[in-house]
Amino acid sequence: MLVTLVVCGMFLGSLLPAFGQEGPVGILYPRESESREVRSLDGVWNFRLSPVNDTAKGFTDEWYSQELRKSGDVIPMPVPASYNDITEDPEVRDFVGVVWYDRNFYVPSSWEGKRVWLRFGSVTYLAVVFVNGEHVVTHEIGHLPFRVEVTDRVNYGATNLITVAVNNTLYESSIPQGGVTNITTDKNTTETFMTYSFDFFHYAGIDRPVTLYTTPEVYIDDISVITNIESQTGLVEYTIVYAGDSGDIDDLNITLILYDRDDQIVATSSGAKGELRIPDVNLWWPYLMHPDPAYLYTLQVNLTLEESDVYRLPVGVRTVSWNSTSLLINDKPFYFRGFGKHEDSDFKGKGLDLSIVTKDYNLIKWVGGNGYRTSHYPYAEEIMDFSDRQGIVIIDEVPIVDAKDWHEQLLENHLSSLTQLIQRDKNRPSVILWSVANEAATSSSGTEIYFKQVYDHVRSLDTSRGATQAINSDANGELAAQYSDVISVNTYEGWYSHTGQLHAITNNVLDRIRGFHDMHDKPVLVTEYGADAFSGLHVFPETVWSEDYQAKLMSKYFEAFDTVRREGWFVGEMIWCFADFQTQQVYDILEFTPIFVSLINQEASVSPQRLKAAETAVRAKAHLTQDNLQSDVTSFLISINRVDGNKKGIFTRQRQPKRSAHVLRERYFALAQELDNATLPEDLTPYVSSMWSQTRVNTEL
Ligand code: GCB
Repeated sequence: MLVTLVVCGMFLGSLLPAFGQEGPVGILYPRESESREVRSLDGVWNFRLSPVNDTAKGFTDEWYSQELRKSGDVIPMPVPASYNDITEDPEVRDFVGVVWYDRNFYVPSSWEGKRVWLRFGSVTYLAVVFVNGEHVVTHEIGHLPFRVEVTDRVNYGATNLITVAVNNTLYESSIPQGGVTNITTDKNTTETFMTYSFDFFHYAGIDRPVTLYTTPEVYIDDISVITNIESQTGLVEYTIVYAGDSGDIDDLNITLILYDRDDQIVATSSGAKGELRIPDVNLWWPYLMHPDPAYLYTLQVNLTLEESDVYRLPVGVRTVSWNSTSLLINDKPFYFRGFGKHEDSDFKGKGLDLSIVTKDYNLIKWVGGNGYRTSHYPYAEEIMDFSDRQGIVIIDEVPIVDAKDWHEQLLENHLSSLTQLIQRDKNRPSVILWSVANEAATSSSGTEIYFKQVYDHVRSLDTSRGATQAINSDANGELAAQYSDVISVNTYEGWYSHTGQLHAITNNVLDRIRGFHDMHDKPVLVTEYGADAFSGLHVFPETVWSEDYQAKLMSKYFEAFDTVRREGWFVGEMIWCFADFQTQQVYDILEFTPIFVSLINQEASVSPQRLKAAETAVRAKAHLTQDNLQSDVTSFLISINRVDGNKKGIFTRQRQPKRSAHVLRERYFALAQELDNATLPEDLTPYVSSMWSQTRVNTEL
């Protein structure tokens, strides 16, 4: 019975909840304490693909009932990592369907009598987990954590087996949407390949840490904090949720102690709900907005019964607010000097790699950036910790990219992703806005009904932060910006529109961003703009793909940004992209399909920018007939769009700076000095001559 359900579930996301998909509650990050032990299951696991075109085989043959190596060959696979780029085999990279992982682990006998939990930071896209041959949990949607109690499933003082089946297949209601299509190979066999309209490579696997941890019988299941400021006093409103069976609940005690950075007690309280008051509070400030940014307190929660449970949560005290012109942190206008980003690196794909993460935060600070959007999915909790600790402000996005074709199942998954994200990140001071989507088809019919429900859902879960979504169209005819608190706009003047026309950027950008403010009377920021640059390619006068073109294009946008800054309602700029990243080879195959269909049908349900790109492509291939239009233009677009990935990074994929990184650095520090009185780094403008350096510092910055 189980196997039948699991196999169905691997293909039909809608059946998943029927067999125990874990809900979003109680997803506190596993932390050691005097009452909790944490063990990592990261390392080298065993790995195998299902046979091509028989992706259910592992279930029907019950591969999970014994070690994988006993039912066939296995190869080593690191965890955490995406599996795609680890081998030399294109079949592994491009595989569609179920792959299998397993490993042995040991549970000490000293854990007997405690609750034992298994937690995954994320598995992309769908995970079915077995412990000692028994199904324990299924979770759909990558980039989000899930956990399951395994107290009664593990052997104490003995070895255990964990097996994970991972299905990467995207479908019309998955988050993000995608699909599969068939190709006939040279051997006359039929194989499937995946199609999706977003450009980043759909990496898959066990891509974040796997942990085993203990709690006492009655345990702290969840903590929520909302912070506020009253004059010099910081307020921390808290709610503690505990769980576990206990007949003696009357004897249960909850006490809270708040420590400052020097481990001094600054406030105490008791009870499951209440408020802590911090006199002379140290506020959490973004990087460069204050000489001592990112101040974190530690909230220690003690639950006492027969056995105690202790959990420590970092807490930053700050407020977020907005009005029709500004976004404010601690009542001070905040301006994003930011990036769009990806979790992406050589070999590991989207697998968590703390060296890359540390390097990225060093580079963000070197550039003078103060924030980014987690485009286009939630980033690892370990990454979010860096933001909390270093004052890097986050727009936190769910994995909804290029969504279209509104339907019930999509909405259900979309709302679930928001519930899970907000549950995970609700206590993070660095998160100030929830992003509900990137470049959804928000000019199409049905948008209003769909997105009203999405925004209502976010506000039912959290009103202490704003909500937004990245929009890729002009304001005219766009139907979702009305629900955002702050409007986020993507624009590619000089790249997808007016390609190569450096002299026709600034005014077009101004038109687009002013359009949104004029129509909605809300603050606006640009969440994407940029141009691909092939590192090392220099062309003068500038042409597309050169580092010089990318740098010059940016400066045309800066002029537009400064104009709207002076108008008083523009709240930030985020370059696309922080670093080059890997893309699929068949970019836009789905995205452009509806465009061509609507072009042919003369519908205007796609964004004007994309329509323009499509028109250009169609014109360039004017000899095409209606019948072959779609496939030929698709391959035409493939050949012009990407060269081994998206190259709009100001850093290469290996995190080396392009010319644009230096240009952006000058701008971001100049803004930091102008807006926040930040000190400029000594090496910002290298010495040229005494008069010249003096002039630049005094006048231009
Ligand atoms: C966009 C998307 C982003 C792409 C970017 C591009 O509008 O939001 O995911 O990578 O354009 O470079 O085409």
